[in-house]
Amino acid sequence: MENGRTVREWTLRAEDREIEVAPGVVFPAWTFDGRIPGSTLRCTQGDLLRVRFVNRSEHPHAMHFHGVHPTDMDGVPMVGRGIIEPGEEFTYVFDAEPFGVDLYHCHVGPLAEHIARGMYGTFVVDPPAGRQPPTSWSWCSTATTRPSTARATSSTPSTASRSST
Ligand SMILES: [Cu+2]
Repeated sequence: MENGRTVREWTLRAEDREIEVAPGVVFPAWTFDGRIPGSTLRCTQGDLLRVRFVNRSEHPHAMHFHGVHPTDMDGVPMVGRGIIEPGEEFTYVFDAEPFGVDLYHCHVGPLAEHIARGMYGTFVVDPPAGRQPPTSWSWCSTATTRPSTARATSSTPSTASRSST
């Protein structure tokens, strides 16, 4: 807690890892923390988040969160800190909002290669009043879809960017 707010801090490491995807078949993956998908990051709307990203890979990477956050925390090349080179690190700091189930992924190009090699994970922001019981609609939703009430009840600061790629 800091100033009455819950603070959540994570450290994720980009790592090159050979993963056996079938007996005797090895895939040269690029991972968050050596696993695909990367660790699930879960928090509650209103939390202060500090995500320390350490690039231990031999390739440049970044962390890009879907959701609402300041532009300089968007993790895309040439915006804010942008690309995190091998051996470097950066801490993304932003508020958890709005609630929903989103992705995080590397946003360094070629984007398809970085994601296909394994650099993605799930980012869950729970509503402050707790989660509603699941409905058939929510069970069918995708990782980037959130209930329409989330948009209706949340505000978007003018300095924030809404990310969908
Ligand atoms: Cu990457």
